[in-house]
Amino acid sequence: MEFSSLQKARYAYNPKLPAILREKLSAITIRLGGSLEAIDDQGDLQLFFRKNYGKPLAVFRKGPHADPAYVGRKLNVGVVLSGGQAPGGHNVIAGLFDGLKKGNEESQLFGFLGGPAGLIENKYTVLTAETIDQYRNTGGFDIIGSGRTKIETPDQFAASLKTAREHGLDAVVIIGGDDSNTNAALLAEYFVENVCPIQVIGCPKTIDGDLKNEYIETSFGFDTAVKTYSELIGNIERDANSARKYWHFIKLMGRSASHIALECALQTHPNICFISEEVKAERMSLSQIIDLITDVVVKRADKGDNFGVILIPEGLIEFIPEMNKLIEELNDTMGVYGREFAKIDSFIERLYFLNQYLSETSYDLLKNVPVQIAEQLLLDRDPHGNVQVSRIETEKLLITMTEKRLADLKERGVYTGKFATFGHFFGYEGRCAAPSNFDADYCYSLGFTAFMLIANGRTGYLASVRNLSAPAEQWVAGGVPLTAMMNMEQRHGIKKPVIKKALVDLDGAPFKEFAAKRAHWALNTSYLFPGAIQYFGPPEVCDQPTKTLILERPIRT
Ligand code: FBP
Repeated sequence: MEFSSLQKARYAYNPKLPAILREKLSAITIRLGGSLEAIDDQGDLQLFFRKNYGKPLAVFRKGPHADPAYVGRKLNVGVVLSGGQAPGGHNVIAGLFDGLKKGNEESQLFGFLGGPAGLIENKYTVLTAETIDQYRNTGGFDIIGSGRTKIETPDQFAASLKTAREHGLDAVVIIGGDDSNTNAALLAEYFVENVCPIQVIGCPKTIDGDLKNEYIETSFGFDTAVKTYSELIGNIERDANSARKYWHFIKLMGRSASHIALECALQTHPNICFISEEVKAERMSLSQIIDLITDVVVKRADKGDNFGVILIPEGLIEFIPEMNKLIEELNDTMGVYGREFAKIDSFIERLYFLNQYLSETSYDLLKNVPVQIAEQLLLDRDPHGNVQVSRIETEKLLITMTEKRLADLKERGVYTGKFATFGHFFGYEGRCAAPSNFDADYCYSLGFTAFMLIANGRTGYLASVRNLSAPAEQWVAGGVPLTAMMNMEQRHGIKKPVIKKALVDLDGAPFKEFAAKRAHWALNTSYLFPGAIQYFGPPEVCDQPTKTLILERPIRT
């Protein structure tokens, strides 16, 4: 196998750990706080998690460990990568592996292949130092692969337990987002209920940035993904400002939450950036969104600026009230009549079929959006029965509708500019980028922390590394009980326990900063060009966290 010079240099990079995790294991003690309640629906959650509910927050501190032999015992641990790729996953595994070997050279790490399905189906590899060394500080999840299967049914729980027992596992580490960590909590409960001392620890992963709360400052992968997208947006802005003839509509990944779009806007100062959460709060219609774009296009054209950059969060379409209603009705219809629907080939016949089940307003909307978009709205649902937003070309929808509106204005003599456009979608480009120093350090620390939680006998915890706006050596490592981040939510008609997803907070500092500046950015070209992620150089260039993190967690002096 050949490696690029940068990859070779990155293999040699030594991720920064919080000072506490660099101590001898016998000199690290675990401090437990008071019992932590769930954020909501405490009564229901207590019933769901009879064994693991109400555990305390755990923090690692300097001090002699009460039982050094216990933390240094031989451990067999399994690890699973779950869901979409996020930069830094390999370093979580490397940190976990190094921790295990630091505790006891004979400890073993089993990597389950292809996501949770690997645990259910007992497909695995034993990870060796040689393998781990080939993946240190690299992007991707290819060391063991990932998958979106959920451990949900009684058979899947039983199969996972069987696999874990067969390998004599002491613990399973699940690296995933809110849904995967909800599953981790259920698995931890199942093991205890079955009088089986296998511990379960989660690690907060997702480029979407929506797994965060009081205890989890950010999910890993967000930092690298937004920096990758911001580099590309900055390059496009510079091109737009040089050629002065194109409007670029850029859709950005992130599923429902607009954290990625918001951070990219703060890093690049586009002319327009939509925040889905605001669109919902203001109940903006599709037509109002087009008004807003058209207004900026016309005003810039009046100044001779027939160019611009617009950022669109992936989930926008679901937050526009009338589109949301249509998508929900489609999800419900497909849920019930999916098989019959799949047998219909022609688009017209599909529309005719749906006419029986959709409300009049939703049906009219479906008929009136561009055919390509209507077809995308009718594509297969994901395993949870939801529309796959990454496959809907919202950028093209907005371009087509803006073109139409501008043509009307031109006819009325209100607009005389030129409107040439390009649509882009940045998503997969950022999910496997080589982790930034922040993500390389954070992920390695998370993996090491997961080991520490296992070595200290904890189960049902999410590894947490906090104080992330400060230099890495001041980071605080510990664990948060998974049930403390949960509430009950209605999922396809059934009330279920779930880790609460964090959407953009319209009262939060990042949104306020954006809202204060956006009117200026709209008309006055004020682009910022962040450039490529830098891995080697001064800390102010290489180690800066995201603007979201700095604004949300200012360093207290
Ligand atoms: P996770 O929530 O699993 O981390 O996934 C993140 C994500 O990249 C979303 O932003 C995107 O909508 C989705 O995955 C795409 O899914 P897929 O990889 O299955 O196409």
